Amino acid sequence: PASRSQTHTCPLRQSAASMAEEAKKLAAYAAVDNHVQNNQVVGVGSGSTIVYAVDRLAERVRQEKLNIVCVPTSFQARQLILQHGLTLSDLDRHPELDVAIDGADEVDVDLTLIKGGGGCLTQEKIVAGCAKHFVVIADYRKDSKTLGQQWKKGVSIEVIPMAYVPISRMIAKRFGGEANLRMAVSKAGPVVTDNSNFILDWKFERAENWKEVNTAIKMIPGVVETGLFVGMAERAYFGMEDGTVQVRD
Ligand code: ABF
Repeated sequence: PASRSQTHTCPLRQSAASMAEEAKKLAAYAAVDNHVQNNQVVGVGSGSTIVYAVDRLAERVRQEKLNIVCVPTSFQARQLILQHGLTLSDLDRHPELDVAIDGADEVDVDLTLIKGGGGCLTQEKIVAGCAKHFVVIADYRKDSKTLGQQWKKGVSIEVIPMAYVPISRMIAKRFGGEANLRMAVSKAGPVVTDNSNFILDWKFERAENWKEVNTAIKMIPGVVETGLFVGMAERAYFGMEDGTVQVRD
């Protein structure tokens, strides 16, 4: 995969957190500037990096008087679209999108992704699957040679609540590792998705053939979707620590 530097600025010495925020912003701005044009339908992802993309989208719509329609991937994305005064739509009215832009938890050299750390993987995958182009935005911490190097929480799997125990056992038995129910930060109960389902976090033991694993997990009754995005992303923008943007195709 090609990797090249696109822009260069010289950040002052910063804390790791502010450097990562700057990197997210660089990636998000580059993606919006390179992939969004007038009269397009744009899929809006979820997470913290996408916030910068929506900022830039709103800025461009205002400055360039663009006619853009946005399809959200989550409640958060819907709120962002509305708060920025952008035009909100859905897949009923716009079943085909020109581009979808979204964050990721980890991106490998083949552009295979782990997503779903934010719990929105199913709608994110649906929207990405309806887009002619799916572009990922991330900071340097998400870039990985093989999945599991950077993101230690495993693969998110959205499941029908009544089936979480058998699914968890089947995954551990068949693929190894453990698949644990994701609990709310308060520990008072499980995380419930926008689709009223639960999430299992599968901590896998080794790198796999992710296409096969994804298909096999999806075949288990009660699995709604996995956070493995295989062969979907066509480009990733990584904001780097040195203020550059690396592009991976
Ligand atoms: C969504 O938000 C998720 O699929 C992924 O888990 C997460 C990335 O969040 P962030 O941009 O905050 O790192 O894209």
